[in-house]
Amino acid sequence: MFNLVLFGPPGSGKGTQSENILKTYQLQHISTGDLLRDEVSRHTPLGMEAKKFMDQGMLVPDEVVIGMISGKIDDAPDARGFIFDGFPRTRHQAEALDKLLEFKNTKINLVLALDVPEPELVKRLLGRGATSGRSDDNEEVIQKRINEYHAKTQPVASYYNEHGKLENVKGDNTIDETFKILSRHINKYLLPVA
Ligand code: B4P
Repeated sequence: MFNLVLFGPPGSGKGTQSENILKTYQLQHISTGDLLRDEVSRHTPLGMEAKKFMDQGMLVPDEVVIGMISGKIDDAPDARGFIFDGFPRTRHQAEALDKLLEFKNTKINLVLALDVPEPELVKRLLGRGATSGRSDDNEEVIQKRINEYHAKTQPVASYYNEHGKLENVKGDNTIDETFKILSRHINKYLLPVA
């Protein structure tokens, strides 16, 4: 089994690149952002709790997110591997994921971190906000998300670096060029299916 974490600030292209990687390597996708938005749209208690944080550009509490992940892994017992997209977002989540995977006799093999300059992130998120109906569609919330990223999420990169799993990838090329660079790293572990 091959497990990949796709890491990076809001708007760095994690969701966009995950789609390409899924198709090419036939991995299962676990996006905590998608899972949370699904809970919100179904007005579940978890979704109502998460919405309060997401609307303000803040991270949802760790317990809520970690609880969702275990079930998603169990839903795909024959998976070739997983892409964790937008998770972990705190050091506590990273440690919890390692414990969870160890319990399931597997581990994170590789962490690819997309590096994109801040003005480009803001531009992309405003562009996405114009059509997506997401709550992070204005500069105030976007700036809060970027601040949350620096305060809480960036330490996750150090955690994986300490474990020798982190590779930094320039993320402000075109979507196709970025995918080619990501593929070169993944190919060292897993061959493409498509
Ligand atoms: P997410 O859904 O994870 O999304 P994201 O970080 O905003 O964006 P992503 O990096 O996936 O960018 P995308 O491909 O869309 O998070 C949403 C919210 O959920 C968070 O704010 C948080 O509250 C909550 N949450 C999620 N996970 C959590 C966790 N683990 N713990 C706590 N809270 C959590 O790309 C953005 C735009 O750029 C798109 O329009 C795309 O078309 C464009 N783009 C992408 N690549 C490009 C390129 N190379 N060139 C030009 N444009 C590009």
